[in-house]
Amino acid sequence: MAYELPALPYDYDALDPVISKSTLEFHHDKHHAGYVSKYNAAVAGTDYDSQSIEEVLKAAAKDPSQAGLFNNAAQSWNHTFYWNSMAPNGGGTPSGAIAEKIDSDFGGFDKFAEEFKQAGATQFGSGWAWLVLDGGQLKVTQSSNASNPLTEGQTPLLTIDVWEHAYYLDYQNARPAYIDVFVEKLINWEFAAKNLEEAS
Ligand code: MN3
Repeated sequence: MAYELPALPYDYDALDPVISKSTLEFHHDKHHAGYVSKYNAAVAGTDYDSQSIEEVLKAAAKDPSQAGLFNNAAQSWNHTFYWNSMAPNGGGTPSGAIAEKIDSDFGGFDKFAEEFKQAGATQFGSGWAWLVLDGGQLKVTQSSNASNPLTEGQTPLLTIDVWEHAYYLDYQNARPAYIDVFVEKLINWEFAAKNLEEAS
């Protein structure tokens, strides 16, 4: 079924100066909108048309002839998830159940932060870094291009987009600087905690 481009969950200038208004305008209104429009054009009138976008991306991931559909489905989904993974005045350390689980599964918040930053920084080329729940265990993963943990049976809790279009206007080639400030000032821990609660 058609996927509707969601509005950003905050104003375009709400993450400034960490992520500029200009970056969010291009990223949401051009990149994300482009994936959504290509996705809707690709599913219209096909057998996939009755399925949710999550069902489509999981099915298309298994069918090499549907690589284009998968890419646009996953990129539509991934970007919505990314907008929700950030919040104005976010970042820092979480509290509650997710904090306890990070402590037990990573050996402390600092270890998680180090692993997450490393995953984003070392993803060669375009892609994503994720905090996921995998078989009851929190893990940090990285994925290339549009790839999405749902196709691996994992539950995404939060993500960072490390495609150059996510940071180039603000940080040029300094991807690690963008990732550092994402962890320090942007992570929406309430969103990640809600995803963990729903999956547990
Ligand atoms: Mn992007």
